Amino acid sequence: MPQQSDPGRAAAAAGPRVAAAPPEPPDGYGPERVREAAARATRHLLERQDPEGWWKGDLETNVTMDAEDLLLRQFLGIRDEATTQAAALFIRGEQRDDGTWATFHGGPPELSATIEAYVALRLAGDAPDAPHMSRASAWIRAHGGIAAARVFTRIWLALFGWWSWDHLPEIPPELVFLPPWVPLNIYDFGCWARQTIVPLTVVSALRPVRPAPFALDELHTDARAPYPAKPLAPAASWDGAFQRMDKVLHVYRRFAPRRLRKAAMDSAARWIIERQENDGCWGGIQPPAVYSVIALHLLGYDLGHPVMRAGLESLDRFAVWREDGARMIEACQSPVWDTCLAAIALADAGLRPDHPALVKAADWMLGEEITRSGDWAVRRPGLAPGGWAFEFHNDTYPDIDDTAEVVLALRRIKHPDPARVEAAIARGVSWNLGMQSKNGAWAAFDADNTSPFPNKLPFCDFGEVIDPPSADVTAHVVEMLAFEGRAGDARARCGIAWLLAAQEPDGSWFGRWGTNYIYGTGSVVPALTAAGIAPSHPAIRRAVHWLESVQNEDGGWGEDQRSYQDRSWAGKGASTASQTAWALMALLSAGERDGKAVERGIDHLVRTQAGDGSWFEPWFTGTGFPWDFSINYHLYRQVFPLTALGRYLYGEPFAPAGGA
Ligand code: R01
Repeated sequence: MPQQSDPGRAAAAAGPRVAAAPPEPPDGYGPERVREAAARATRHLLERQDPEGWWKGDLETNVTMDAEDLLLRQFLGIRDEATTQAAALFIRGEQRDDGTWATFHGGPPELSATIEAYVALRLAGDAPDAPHMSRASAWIRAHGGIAAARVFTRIWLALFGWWSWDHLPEIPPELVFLPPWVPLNIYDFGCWARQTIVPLTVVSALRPVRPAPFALDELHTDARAPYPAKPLAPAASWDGAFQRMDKVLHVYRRFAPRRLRKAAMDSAARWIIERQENDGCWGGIQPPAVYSVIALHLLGYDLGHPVMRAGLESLDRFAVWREDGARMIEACQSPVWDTCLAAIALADAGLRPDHPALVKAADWMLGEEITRSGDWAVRRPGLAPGGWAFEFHNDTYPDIDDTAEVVLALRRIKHPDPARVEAAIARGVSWNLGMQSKNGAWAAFDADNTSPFPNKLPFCDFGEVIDPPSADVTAHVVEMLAFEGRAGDARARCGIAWLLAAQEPDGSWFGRWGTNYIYGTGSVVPALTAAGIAPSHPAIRRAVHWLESVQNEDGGWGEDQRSYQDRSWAGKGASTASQTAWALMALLSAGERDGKAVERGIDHLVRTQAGDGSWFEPWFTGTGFPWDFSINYHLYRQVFPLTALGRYLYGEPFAPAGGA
C-alpha cells in the first residue's frame, strides 16, 4: 500500500482504514531494478490466479503421505497399478544416496519415513535386493528397525501383520464419552489430533489384520522384544504414570464391557460422519480423512456407501500429478491462506485496490466465510461464527490465523459492495476477539487448548497434539486489530503485552507455524509497530539487532528446521526468498528502510529472482509441527518477496494506531 498523506491518516484514525487511492507512480523513488523485480513478480502472481479468484501453490511435505495413501489402498483392496507406479516414481525421486528419506529438504535421515517409503516401494514391486532397496533396509536395521519407529508407522504395519497390535499403545474408544471438563477428553486435543485420534480409537479397538502381500523380515531387528520396548519411567513421574495407565488399558481391553465398546464405536462413527465436509473430506487434511475411511469401513460401511464413496473421492483430490508422471500427495490444500497472502502482496506492491484480480479474490474470499458453528464452540459456546479456514472445504475448523489475514486482505481491496465486505470483516473480527485464550494470546484453531496431558500419552509420540497460543498467530491478530483501528482495545493490549513478554533473550520470537525465529520475528515486529509501538522501543531494537546479526554474507536470511532442536541454529541456514522477505518486512516496519541490512536484503531478492518473476525455493520454510512435520508452501517464494519489495518501494501499509 502507498504511504498515505497526513489527511488520510487523520481520517482513517477515526475508524477502519478505507481502501486507498492508487499509489503514486514510484518514479524517482527506489532503484529502477527493484521496481522491475516487483513488476515481474506481480505479473507472475497474476498469471497464476485461478479464474474463480483464488491462488493455490502445491503444499509439499514428505513421503509418508504417499506411502500411507498406497497402504490405505492396499488395505481396502483398491490399489491400482497406475497409481502405484506414479506414487513410486515420486517416492524413488525423493530417496537420497544413502538409501534414506528425510522429512524436509536437506534434512537428516528419518527412520519412520524411510520405513514407510521402503514398504510403499515394495508394494510397487521393487525387489528387496535392488541396490536402492537394500541400502534403505540396511540403514533401517542399523537404526533400530520397526521397533524404533513412531506409533503411526507401527499402526500401518500392524494393519498387515508386520507388527503386533499388542506392541502398540492403547487408545480406547470409550475416550469419546469423556465430557469436555474431564482431562484427556477429545476436546483437550488440538483439532488435527482430535480428528485423527477418534477414528484411530476404532481401529485400535478392532485390531484388523489384512493379509500381507509379502514378508518384511528384512526390517525386523527385534520382532520378539517385550512391550513396551523401553524401561518404564519412575511410577511417581507423569511419564511413568501414563506408561502404567497404558499397561492397565491393555488389560482393560480384554474385560471392556462389549456393549459399552460397541456404544463408544457407534458414537465415534456418528462423530466422524457429522464432521464429513460436503466435498467428502474431513477437516481438509489428509491424515484424518485416511483414518476416518478405515474406521468407517471397519464398522461396516462398504466402499459403495455414499459416505465412503465421497471420502475416497476426496482422497484422490490430494494428488498432484507432475509433468514427469510422478504423483505427489499433499497433506492439505492452502487456497484461502495463499489467496489472502497473494492479495496482500499485490496490494502492497501497488496494484490498484479496485484491480479486477483483487476484486475477484475478494469475491472468492467472501464466499468462503464460514457461517456455522464448529468444534471451537465447545470452548466458546456463546460466540457467533464468522471465520475462515485454510482449505477449500473445512467448515468445522475455521482458524484464527486465516481469519486475521483474510481481514487484512479484504481491507486492502476496493470492492463494489463495501457493505458486504464490512459485514464480513466485522464478523471475522468479532470471532477472532472471542477466540482469544485466557492468557491474552491466540492459538490457531481453539481457545485455551493447553492441557499438558495429551502430550504424555505413549500413543502421542509424534508432532504436536495440543494447540496453545503462539507468537506468530497472536501477531497476525494484533496486526489485524491495529489495521481495524482497534489497537487500543483492552484485548489487543493483552495480546501486545503477551508478545512483549514472549520475546526471546536474543531479541527474536519463536515461529510455531513457520520456520522458525525468522518467521516469528518477521510476524511480530510488523504487528507491534502497526499497533503503535515505536521503532525506538527496546523490544524492536533488540529484534532489529538480532536480524542484523543473523543476516547471511549473500545479503539474505535463512533458517532450517534444526533450530527447533538446537537453539544455536536459530536464524542460521542457506538464504531463502521467503525468509529473506520476512526479515525485510520486520526491518522495514522498524524504520530501517535506509539501513545497510535492508539494502543488502533487497539486493539479494532482486539478484536471485528468476527470469519468470519467481524465486527458487526447495527449502521448507513452513511448519506443521516443529521438527516432526515441515511444509514447503510453493507460493511462499512468490508472495512474501513481493510483499517485501512492495513495502520497500511504497512504504508500510497504513494502520491507524488505536493508542496502544
Ligand atoms: C497432519 C497433517 O497433515 C496436517 C496438515 C495441515 C495442518 C495446520 C494449521 C493450518 C493453519 C494449516 C494446516 N495455519 C495455522 C497455518 C498457517 C501457516 C496440520 C497438520 C499430520 C499428522 C497428523 C495445518 Br496426526 C495430523 C495432521
